[in-house]
Amino acid sequence: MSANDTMPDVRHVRTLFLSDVHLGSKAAKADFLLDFLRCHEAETIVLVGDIVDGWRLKRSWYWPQNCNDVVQKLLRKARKGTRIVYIPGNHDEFLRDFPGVHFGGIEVANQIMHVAADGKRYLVLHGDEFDVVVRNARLLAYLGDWAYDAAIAINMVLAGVRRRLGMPYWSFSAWAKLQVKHAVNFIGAFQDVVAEEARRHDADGVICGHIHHAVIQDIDGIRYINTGDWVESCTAVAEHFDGSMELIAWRAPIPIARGDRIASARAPEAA
Ligand SMILES: [Mn+2]
Repeated sequence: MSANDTMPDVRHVRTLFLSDVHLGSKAAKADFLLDFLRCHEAETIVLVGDIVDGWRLKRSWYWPQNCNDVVQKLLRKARKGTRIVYIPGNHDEFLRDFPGVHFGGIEVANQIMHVAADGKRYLVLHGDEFDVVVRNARLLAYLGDWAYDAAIAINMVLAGVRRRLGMPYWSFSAWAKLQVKHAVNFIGAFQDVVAEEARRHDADGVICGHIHHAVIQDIDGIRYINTGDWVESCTAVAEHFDGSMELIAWRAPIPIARGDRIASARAPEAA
């Protein structure tokens, strides 16, 4: 690798995964993301949910030019041949009614199985599907498998009802913030549940977002990958052409744990 001596303007990767941009909320780091997208070309880009913050927009319209720029950038990449898959999250769940639909070259899917260049299979989903399991982990462990399946099914039905009634989805991150003392346990429970879901799908790993906690780690033989967010940490995951996965922190204000490689950020552009 000679990333340091030549410092290419654009990095080419096989796949990019990113989530939790929350465009439409004031906290979204759209400029950072735009810069990141300028510096990365991928054969496939998977948007792993909460790209647009639909609830925030419902309450008050906040859509500055840089939000448009991000959307335009993605559409332009799609036109130039990048395959773009949009997996809705709980903040952009209005898209969940349109699985299989293509708009502007972007395809919508509720979850996908991504086959990496090395043949490894990754279940890709946003992750909010499992909030109810995470919140009731101890109870469900006690009740067993049927309760687990029922809880997920009930959660999806309730989420659909709330959506039709125009009620906001319960927010994991807001809830976790209120319970700081237990936040670490919640993150751990979420990771275990999602990894288990990958196992149920016979996958080698899982790629998700939702809890704004970027990491690549192994959980009982399942590779757990969380893409993080573009609200605080500005992280994405890249799959290289050999199938290896890299967690990229783009001028991250918050350091990323676990010794994953950190991509060097470019100097800020004038303008
Ligand atoms: Mn979410």
